[in-house]
Amino acid sequence: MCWLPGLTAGGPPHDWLTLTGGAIGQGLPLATGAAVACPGRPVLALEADGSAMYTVSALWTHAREQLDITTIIFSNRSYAILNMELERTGATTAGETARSLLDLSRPSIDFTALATGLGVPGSRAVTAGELATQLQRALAEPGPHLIEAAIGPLG
Ligand SMILES: Cc1ncc(C[n+]2csc(CCOP(=O)(O)OP(=O)(O)O)c2C)c(N)n1
Ligand SMILES: [Mg+2]
Repeated sequence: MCWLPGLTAGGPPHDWLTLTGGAIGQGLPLATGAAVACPGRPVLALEADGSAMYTVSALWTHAREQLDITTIIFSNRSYAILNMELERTGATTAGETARSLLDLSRPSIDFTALATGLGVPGSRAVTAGELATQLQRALAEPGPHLIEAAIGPLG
């Protein structure tokens, strides 16, 4: 497995701020703090969809303070990692009720609409090419942006 800091090691100088414990939802407010602390430095916030819902109000702060933060939401419409944890319990077949607890698709969360509603320009990328184009555009403009990156299930 190749963790993200390994993948960006050859990029322009940057710092990584990551989860220090196990409580999810830190990413969006952490990005707020980073941008306020270092106004001259762009911040890229990488956050999963389920985790983003814990602290989505931080997007409003990104807009209110016009922070230079580009948020990418990894949108698999699932609490995906918990499916793995469920398997690790030794449950051989997960019942429909258990599986449905980890599903975030009914209704689907429209992060572009959420972002826009909170004052952050948003877009959705379905292919890697779209993500690259939208990311370039977002990084080129000051202020907050959000890209919902549609990704498949784990594994
Ligand atoms: C505050 C808090 N509540 C609940 C959990 C339990 N938990 C661990 S991972 C997870 C789901 C993560 O889903 P998502 O952020 O969408 O990531 P994915 O696995 O889909 O990439 C939850 C609810 C936790 N770690 N912290
Ligand atoms: Mg998810």
